[in-house]
Amino acid sequence: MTPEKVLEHPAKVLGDAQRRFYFEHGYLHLDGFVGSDWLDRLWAVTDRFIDESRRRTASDDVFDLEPAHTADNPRLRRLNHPVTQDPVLEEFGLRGPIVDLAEDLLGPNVKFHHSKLNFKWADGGEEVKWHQDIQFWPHSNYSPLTIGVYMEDVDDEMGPMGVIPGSHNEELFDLYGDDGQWVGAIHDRDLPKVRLGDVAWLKGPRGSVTVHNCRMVHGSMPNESSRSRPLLLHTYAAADAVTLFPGIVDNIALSNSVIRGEAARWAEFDPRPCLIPPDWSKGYTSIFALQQEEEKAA
Ligand SMILES: O=C(O)CCC(=O)C(=O)O
Repeated sequence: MTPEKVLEHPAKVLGDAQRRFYFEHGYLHLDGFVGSDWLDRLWAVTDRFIDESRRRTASDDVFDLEPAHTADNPRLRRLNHPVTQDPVLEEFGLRGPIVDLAEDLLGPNVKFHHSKLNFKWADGGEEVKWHQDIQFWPHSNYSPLTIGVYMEDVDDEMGPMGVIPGSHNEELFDLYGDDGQWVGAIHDRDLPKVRLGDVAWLKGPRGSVTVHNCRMVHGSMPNESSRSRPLLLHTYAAADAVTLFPGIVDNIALSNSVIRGEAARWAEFDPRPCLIPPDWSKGYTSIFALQQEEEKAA
C-alpha cells in the first residue's frame, strides 16, 4: 500500500504530520507514548524473567546472555520472543497501544512478525553495529517496521537507538563478511556511504517509543552508564507483505499472524532487490551473538 493509500485510512493515535514524517524520514520518536499502567505491568513480568535468568548458565531459546552473565550478576542481552512468553507480553504486542501506531503507518490490515526485549545491560551492555533489518527477514515489500518501547528513561550514555534519517529510501547493504559468512552488520568498506554525521539518537523518558522502517540504517553504542536500557521491540508488516525464504521466526508461535483487519488475498511486490540471508532453518542465535562473532549461524 502506498503512503497516500495509508493516509486515506483514518488515524487512531498519530497526527497527519507524524505519519508524513515517518514516510519521508523512515522513523518516528514519540516521548512517553506508553503510559505507566502498561509499563508497570510490563515490568512485573520482566522482573520475573530477570530472576529466572539467574538459573541459566548459557543462552537458550528464551534468554540471550552476555558471556559474563552469572546468577549473582545477571547480564541479559535479550529476552527472545516476549509475545510468546507471557499473557501480558502477548496482550501488549498483539493488542496494546503500539498496535494502533502500527495501523496508522501500515494501513488497516496488519501482521505481527516478531518481538524481542533488548536489555543492553548497565556498565558495558553491547553495541549493535550499523545494519538494516530487512536483509535478516526479506518480505515481498518494504512495509515492515519495528516499534521500540524504552522501559526506562534513556539518555546519551545508555546506548540509545541511532537512525540515519532518510536512509530507508537509499541503498540496501550487503551484511555478509569477506569470508562469505553472515555478519549482520554493514561492512567497514561500505560505512563511508552511510551518512553517519546525520545520525538521530532517539532517547527519552520511560515509555518513549521509536519506530523505524525495515530499510532504515540503525544501530546503537554500548551502554556506558550504570543503568540498563531495556528496549522492547515489535515488528509489524502490512498484511500483503509475504515473507520470502525460510524465515528467522517461521517456527515461533504467532509470527506472521494477522492482528488487525483481514489477511491479504494478493501479495504486494516491491521491485527493489533484497539480499538473500542464510538458511535460518539451520539455526539462528541473535544479532548480538552474530555481530560479536560468537557461534555464527550456519
Ligand atoms: O537494541 C538496539 O539498540 C537495536 C536493536 C536492533 O537494531 C535489532 O535488534 O535489530
